[in-house]
Amino acid sequence: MIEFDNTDAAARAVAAAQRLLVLSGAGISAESGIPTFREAQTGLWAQFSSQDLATPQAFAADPERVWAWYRWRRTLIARGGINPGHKAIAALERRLPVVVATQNVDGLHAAAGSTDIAELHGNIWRERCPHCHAETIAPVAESDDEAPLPRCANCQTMTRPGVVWFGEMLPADAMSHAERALERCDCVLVVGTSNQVYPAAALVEQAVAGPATVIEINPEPTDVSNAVDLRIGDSASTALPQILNALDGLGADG
Ligand code: BV8
Ligand code: ZN
Repeated sequence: MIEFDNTDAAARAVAAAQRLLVLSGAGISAESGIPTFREAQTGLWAQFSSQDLATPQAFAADPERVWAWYRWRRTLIARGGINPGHKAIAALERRLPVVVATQNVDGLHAAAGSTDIAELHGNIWRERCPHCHAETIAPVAESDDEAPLPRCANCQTMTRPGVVWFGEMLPADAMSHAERALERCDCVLVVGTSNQVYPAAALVEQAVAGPATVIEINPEPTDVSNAVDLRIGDSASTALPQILNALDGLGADG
């Protein structure tokens, strides 16, 4: 792993690739003003308890508190919107097939134009009825915190956010989509994740152990930083557009 200006090397690896997998986490949305989870001081888990907000037990005990937290996060996402990092990933599809497997629930990769996305932890705009399992999609908008909590149109049970909480299985289709993409790709971009939450972190570990060229973009080192092929110690919204520019500079013969 070399830590210097790896932008050109990353661009050459993407130019040489047939299929790209992007494994993204909260860091890619940080510059949209959406807090990450595990960063000291600013991360959500520095202010709130994951056990009180992101478990099925927490929702059963106090759905109002859990919904208040998700409504607040929806408002931050609606206000923040996409940033140049999301846009650069979407723009890579002009060059090669790209699968984005994200731990983020904010829906911003799709909003930026990425078309092949595995949402490993679900989507904050989706709602699901715990009783009859009906699903609805809420409009992307700032939340009205005074509005009554959402209820299922079929059976009037209070719905829950369509995200994956601790102790819950990941959606099987999203996980198998990501695993298939990992088997097929020859280049992996790991962007803005601390690689602490399983099974998503296992995808990164498999990528590092496999034959694909793995590029990590994260201002802070992680547990896999020493094992990746290329590391760019910069923010996603700076590094990704730079890679795109460098790709343009490589010309047709890469
Ligand atoms: C499951 C809800 C099977 C959605 C979230 C003990 C050992 C090992 C595993 C476990 C264990 N105990 C329990 C487990 C399993 C557990 C787990 O992994 N726990 C860990 C924490 C120990 N996993 C589960 O429970 C999963 N399910 O295993 O099912 C099962 C089930 C039942 C019984 C048996 C087996 C479910 C996990 C779902 C978690 N859901 N939240 C929501 O509301 O959002 S977690 C939360 O963390 C988010 O979903 C988030 O997506 C996820 C991952 O975090 P990151 O994206 O990596 O974010 P983080 O803040 O950590 O890092 C940000 C990074 O960005 C940093 O590195 C930072 O430097 C960088 N950064 C900052 N700015 C920038 C930047 N990078 C680039 N540019 C920048 N500008
Ligand atoms: Zn229902």
